[in-house]
Amino acid sequence: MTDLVQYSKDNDVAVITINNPPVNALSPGVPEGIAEAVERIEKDPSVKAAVLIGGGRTFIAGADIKEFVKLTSGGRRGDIGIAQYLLTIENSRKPIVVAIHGNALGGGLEVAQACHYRVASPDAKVGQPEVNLGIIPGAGGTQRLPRLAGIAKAIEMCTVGKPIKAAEALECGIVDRVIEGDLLAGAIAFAREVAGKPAPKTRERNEKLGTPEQNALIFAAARETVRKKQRGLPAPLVAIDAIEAATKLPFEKGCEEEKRLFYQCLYSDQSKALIHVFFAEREVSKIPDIPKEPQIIPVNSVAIVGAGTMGGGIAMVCANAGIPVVIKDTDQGALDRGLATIQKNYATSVKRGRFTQEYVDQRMKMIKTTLSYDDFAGADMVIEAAFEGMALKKEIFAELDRACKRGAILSSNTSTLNIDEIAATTSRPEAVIGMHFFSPANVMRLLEIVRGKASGKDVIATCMQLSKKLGKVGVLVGNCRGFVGNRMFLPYIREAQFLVEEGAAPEAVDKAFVDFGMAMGPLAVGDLGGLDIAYRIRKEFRHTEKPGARQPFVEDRMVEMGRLGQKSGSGWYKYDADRRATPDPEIAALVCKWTADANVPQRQISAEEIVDRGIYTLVNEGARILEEGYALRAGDIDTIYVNGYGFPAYRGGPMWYADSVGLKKVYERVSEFHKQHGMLWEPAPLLKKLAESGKAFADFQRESAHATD
Ligand code: 3H9
Repeated sequence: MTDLVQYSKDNDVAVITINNPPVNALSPGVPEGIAEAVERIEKDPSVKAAVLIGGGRTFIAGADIKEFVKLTSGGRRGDIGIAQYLLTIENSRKPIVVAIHGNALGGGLEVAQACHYRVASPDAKVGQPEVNLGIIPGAGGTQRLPRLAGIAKAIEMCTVGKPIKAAEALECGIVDRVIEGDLLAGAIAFAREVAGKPAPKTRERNEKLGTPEQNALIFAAARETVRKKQRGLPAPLVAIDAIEAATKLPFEKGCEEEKRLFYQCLYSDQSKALIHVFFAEREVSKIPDIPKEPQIIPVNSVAIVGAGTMGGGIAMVCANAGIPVVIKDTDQGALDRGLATIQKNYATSVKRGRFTQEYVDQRMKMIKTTLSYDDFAGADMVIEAAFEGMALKKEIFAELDRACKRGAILSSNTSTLNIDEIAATTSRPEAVIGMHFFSPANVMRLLEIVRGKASGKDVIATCMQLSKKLGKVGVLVGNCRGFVGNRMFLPYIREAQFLVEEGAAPEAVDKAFVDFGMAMGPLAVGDLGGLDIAYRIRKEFRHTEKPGARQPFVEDRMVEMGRLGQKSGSGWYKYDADRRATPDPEIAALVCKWTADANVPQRQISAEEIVDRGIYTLVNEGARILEEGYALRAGDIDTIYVNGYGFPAYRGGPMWYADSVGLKKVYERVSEFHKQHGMLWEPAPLLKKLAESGKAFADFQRESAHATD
C-alpha cells in the first residue's frame, strides 16, 4: 500500500483513508492505493464491507491537474489511467461505501460513482467541473453519472461544471444518504446495514438511461443551450456527445468513446489555456518576499469612506463575507441614497433567487452609516471609496490618520492615483495600501491590491488573504499609473478608436473582439462606463503622453457634443429606453466628416487586423509592466484580464495568448504596426528580447518584490 492511502479496520468494516493533502487529488499512487486496499478486503474474511473516506479537509478534488500538464508537455508518457482502478472498486463483491465531506469533484466524483453506495455530510459538494479546464470527465463520469442521476442532470453537471450540494445530490440519486454529525461513524453504520448484501454496480444500472425518443429532445435542447450560453467552448458539447454514447453503447464501449473524447480535449489549445488560468489564479498568492506563513492582522470590522456606487458595492461584499461595516459620507442624503441602492441590489438578488430575504435582512443589519470619522476608531480596516481626486484623497487620509486606531489598515480604492503620495499624508505609510475593486464591486471577482513603497508585509499578506474571504481574486500589483489592468486597457481602448478613425465601423470593431471571445467590445465598454469619464482622464493625463504621439480625436468630439454613452442615449451606438444598442448612422456620418476634415486616409480593415491591433497593444504594454516589475508574473496579468476585463479564459489571458501564438510572430507584427503607426507601437524591450531568444513570457519570472513608483 502506498503512503497516500491508509487501511484500518473497525471490527468487520474496513476503512480506507486517502491522505494526499491539500485536496486528496488522484496523483500517481492514489488510485493504485485504493485498488490495493480493495483487493485486501476481498481477501480478508473478517471484513464484510468497507468505507472509503478522505483524510483532512475534503474528499477527492479530482485527478491531479499537474499530471495533465506533464502529459501534454511531453514530461510524462502513457495515459492518466484512473478508470481501470475504478473497475477494481466496482467489481468488489463486498460493498464499498464512500463517505464524502468537502468536495468530490471530477475524478473524485467518478471514484464515488464506482463505489456501491455514497453517503455525504450536509455541507459536502459534488460535481464534474472538468469543462472549466476544457476537458470532459475521463474516468467513466459521462457513463456512470447518467445511470445514477439521469440524462438531464448528468448533462447539466458535465456542461455547466458547477458543483451541487449534498441535499440536491441526494434528491437526484447521486448520494444515498446525508449524514448529520460524525461522517465516518455514520458511514460505518451504513456499511453494516448493507454488509452481506450484493454490491450493486453502477455500470449495470440502466433504469435512468431513458428512451431514444425522450433523449433526442433532451440532447437537442442541451446542445442549443450550450451553443448560446457557452460561446466558443467545445468541451461542453463534447461532454454531451459522451453522455449520448452512454445511452447508445454498452458501458465498455461508452467508456472507450469517453476516453477518446477526453484525450482529444486534453491536447487542445483551449484546455492548455484553461489549465494555465487555473494554476495562474492560485500562483498569484505566492509573493517572493512574503513568508509562507505571514503575520496576519485580524479584520473583524471595516469602515468605508463614500456611500456611492463603489462604496456601497464594497459594503455588500464585506457584509456577504460576514464582516460588519460602517459607511461614512458627508451628508445624510448621500448615506440614504447609498443605503437605498444597496437595498435595491439585494432585492434584485432575492428576486433572482440568489439570496433569501432572511439572509439579506441579516446582511443589512451588518451595514451601519455615520457622518463622523469618530465612528472609525474601532475599525480594523478602512477602504476609502470617495471621488477620484488627489486633493480630496489627501484630506481624507489625514483624517483617517487622526481617527483610526494604530494597527488599522488604511486602504484606498483608487484606480489611477499614486498610493505613495496618498500614504505620505499619514504618519503611518506602512499601513497604507491600494484595494482596487472593479465595478460593480459586488459582482466582479478581480481585486488589484496595490503595493506602495512602504506598505507593510503584514498589511499586504492580510489584504491577500482577505480577498479570498471576500470571494475575490486578489492580485498584488506595483504602484504605477493605472496599475496593471487599466494601464493596459487605456491603449487598447485607444487603438479601437484609431481603428474607427481609419475606416472601420464601430460595430465591426466590437464584433471582431467579441468573436475573438471578449465579453464586450471596447467601444461598447466605453459607452457603458460613460465616455465623459474616459475624456476627463485623457485630459488630466495628456501632459504625460510622449510629445508628437498620435492622439485619437473622434471620441473627444462626441463627448463635447453630449454623446456620453448609454447614460445620454447615444455614444458609439444609439440606445433605446432599455439600453439596447444599435449602430448609429449619425455617428457613421460624423466620423466620415471629421476624418475627412482631418485628412485621415480611409481603408477597409479586416477583422484579423482589428484583433491583432487590440490584443497586441495589450500584450506590448503587458510586456513593459512585466519587465518594469509592476506585475510579478505573466500569469498575474492573465489573471487580471480574465477576471476583471472579460478576456476569454479559454485563450488563457493576453500573455498566454501571445505565448501560444509565438512571441517571434507577435514581435514581427508589433514591429510592422510600429512602422505603420508610429511611436505608440514601439516594441517593448522584453518582447523583443524574448522573441529573439525563442522564449515565452511564461519563462520570465521575477524573484524580487514589486517595483513601486
Ligand atoms: C479531473 O478530475 C478529470 C477526471 O475526469 C479524470 C480524468 C482521467 N490537482 O484552490 P485552492 C491545488 S479534472 C492538482 O487554493 P480551495 C491547488 O493548485 C479535475 N492540484 O483551495 C492549490 O495548490 P497550491 C477536476 C490541485 O480550498 C491547492 O490544491 N477537479 C487540484 O480554495 C489548494 O487549492 C477540479 O477541477 C487538483 N485537482 O479550493 C477541481 N485541486 O497551494 C479543482 C486543487 O500549491 N480544484 N489543487 O497553490 C478546485 O476547484 C479547488 O482547488 C477546490 C479547493 C474547490 C478543490
